Order: sequence, then C-alpha cells, then structure tokens
Amino acid sequence: MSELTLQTAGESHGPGGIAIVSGLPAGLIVDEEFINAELRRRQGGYGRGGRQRIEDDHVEWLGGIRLGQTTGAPVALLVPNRDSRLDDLERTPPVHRPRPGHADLAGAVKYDTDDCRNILERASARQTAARTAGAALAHCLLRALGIQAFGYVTAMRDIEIELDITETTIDAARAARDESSMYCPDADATKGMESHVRSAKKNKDTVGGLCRVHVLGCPIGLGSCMTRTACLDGKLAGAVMSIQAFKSVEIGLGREVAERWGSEVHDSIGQDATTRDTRSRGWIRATNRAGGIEGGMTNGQPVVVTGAMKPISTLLQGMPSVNLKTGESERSDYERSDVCAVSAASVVMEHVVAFEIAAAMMNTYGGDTMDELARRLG
Ligand code: EPS
Repeated sequence: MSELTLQTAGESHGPGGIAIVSGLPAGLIVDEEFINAELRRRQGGYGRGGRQRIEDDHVEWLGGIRLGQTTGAPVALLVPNRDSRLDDLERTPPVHRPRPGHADLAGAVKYDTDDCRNILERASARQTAARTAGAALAHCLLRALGIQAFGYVTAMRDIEIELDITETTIDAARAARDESSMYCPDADATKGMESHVRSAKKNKDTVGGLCRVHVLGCPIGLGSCMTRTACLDGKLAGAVMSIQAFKSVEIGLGREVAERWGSEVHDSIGQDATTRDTRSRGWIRATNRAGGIEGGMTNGQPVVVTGAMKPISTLLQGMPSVNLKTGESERSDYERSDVCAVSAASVVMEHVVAFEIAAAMMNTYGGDTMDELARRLG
C-alpha cells in the first residue's frame, strides 16, 4: 500500500496545469462528469475576472485510468489552458513592480531576479485548477464509500452565516448553495456579499472571506494521536493553508476555544448500544464543537473546517511598491485579476479537504482495490 499523494506542475499562462495522483486503489470508478462540473464551478462565483471567460476547464487523462476506472498506477491529468502565451513577451511582459500580498517580492529576492514573472506564473491561483481536478478524483473515492464533503462561503466582512449540516439538511443546503452567485446557501447573505464585491470593484479594491467544509460519514479513528505527522487536523490545516491566499484554518470552534470555559468547549459523550452505524459505532456527542476531530483523529462526528481567504493581492488601484529594476518607489503592477475569488476558493477547499480525508482513509484501511477498501471499512 502506498501513500496517497498529489503533485501539480504548470504555469498560469503555459500550456496547462498537470496533476499526478499516486496511491489510489484500482477499480475506482472515475466520475468525469462530477470532476468537470467541479472545475466549471471553480471558474464561477460573483467577482471573478476576465480569464474565466476565456477558459473552458476540463480534465484530460494522460495515465492511470482505463475504461473509466483507476488501474492502481499513478494517475496523470491535464487541465489545458486556452490562454497559453508564456513565451510571448509582448502579451506576457516582465513584472518589475511587486504586488504587496503576492509571492512577487519574496520570490524575486529568493530566485535572484528583477522580473517577478516566473514567480507569479507558478504562484497564481490558476494552479488550483489542476489541484482541484486531482483532489476531486480522490473525492470520487469518498463518494463511493458514502462520505460526503460539502464546501461553501460562510462569511464576508460583516456578514456571517452558521449552518448545521447533517445527513438530513445537506441536500437542501447544496441546492441553496448552487443557486447562490456567491456559493453561500443563504439568499440574504448572498445579496449582502454581492454588494461587498460591487463596492470593492467600484473602489478598485478586492475582498476576501471565509470558506467552510463539512465532511459527513467519516468513520471514527482516521488520523492518529501517535505521531505529529499523522494528526489529521495538522494535515488538514497544512493542506488548506497551502491553497493560494488562505491565511488561517480552524477546526470546529477554532480560535473561539480561547474565549470559552472547558465545559463550553468539549462535547459530552453518550452511547446508543442499538446502533448499526459502522462509522460512529454508536458513540453520540451532544454537540460538535470539536469539529469532528479529537486527538488528531476523527471522532465519528462531521469534520468541520473553516479557512480564511485574504482579498486578492492584485489591486486595480495598485499599492505602494518599488520598481525592482530602477529602485524607484512606484505603485505595484496590475495584471488582469479577480475582485473576489472566495466562491472559487470554497470549491478548491472542498476538494482539498476531501483529498486529505481520502488519504487518511487509505492510511487506516488501505487496500489495493476499491473492493478491498470497502470490505475493510465494513
Ligand atoms: C485564475 C487565473 C488567473 C487569475 C487568478 C486566478 O488568470 P489571469 O492571471 O490570466 O487573469 O485570474 O489568479 C490570481 C488571483 C492570482 O493571484 O494569481 C484561476 O484560474 O483561478
């Protein structure tokens, strides 16, 4: 059994994004329609920029899949770029005035250049197209085992919604989210968020927000308390923080635990000896403030992860910066960008979280084939 891993390559304006996913069992039915629908959803959301009108993101399989199923080999996939022009210096010129908040300055210093182009081409959130495709493939594994991941936008500036997502509410919440231009399952909150995006656009500014992912149906015991590297909350935090523009990750109550007494933070334990539920094994919790993880392991409750995305760092008005070529103080460069990409980020986060849960499933239950994995899970 090998570890489930995902690597990406490719530049924002190169021929395409590539992902290699290793460690999937053989016999996973690849739901290409689902993956392509998620890639289209990643392109959407109110406040997206002009690039998404050019691209038609979809997945092309290069290896590891035969007759619609995984073979057990590493899967290689391509998300082609229509706007491919990396070596055209007129259309893709050098960038000398780093944007505060982007990778431009630290990358230019690190790679000893006055042109931020190589840095920003790789740091671009365009990379999340290939990552979403690869992670959505691992998400297919969870779906096949009856585990559901659901991501949405939960807050922007002064607007915030709280949802209790359960097996009975998840379908309605998903339908409401898919109706929302902001991918927020609340019509009034959607209107308020749209108005913040409009204000940002009017002011040549940008706006961020909070994304949340709930995972229902995880068995108790994914992850481990035994080693630092096996802690599931650590893995989730690392994975979500590595999505472009994310600045914090919280599990369950998150930072609010610091403001409460212990009795207001922990979830009391009960038992239902009659249950046949193989996932929770009859353990009942009165609340889920822990966000489904205790001691780095799933506890049978929904896993709830929240991530904060900062406003996109490409501002139409620019910000004070320095020209790396001349040393003069100038405003930062502007490249075509989004006013708000929080909706898209909620799609990326949903699949990134699903990927980590799938990796933990493979780690705990393993199996060379899907049948073996399903048998072990019970
Ligand atoms: C993105 C594609 C990019 C940007 C955006 C996300 O395309 P382009 O640079 O050609 O307009 O729209 O990238 C960033 C926000 C960033 O900071 O780099 C995408 O497909 O998601």
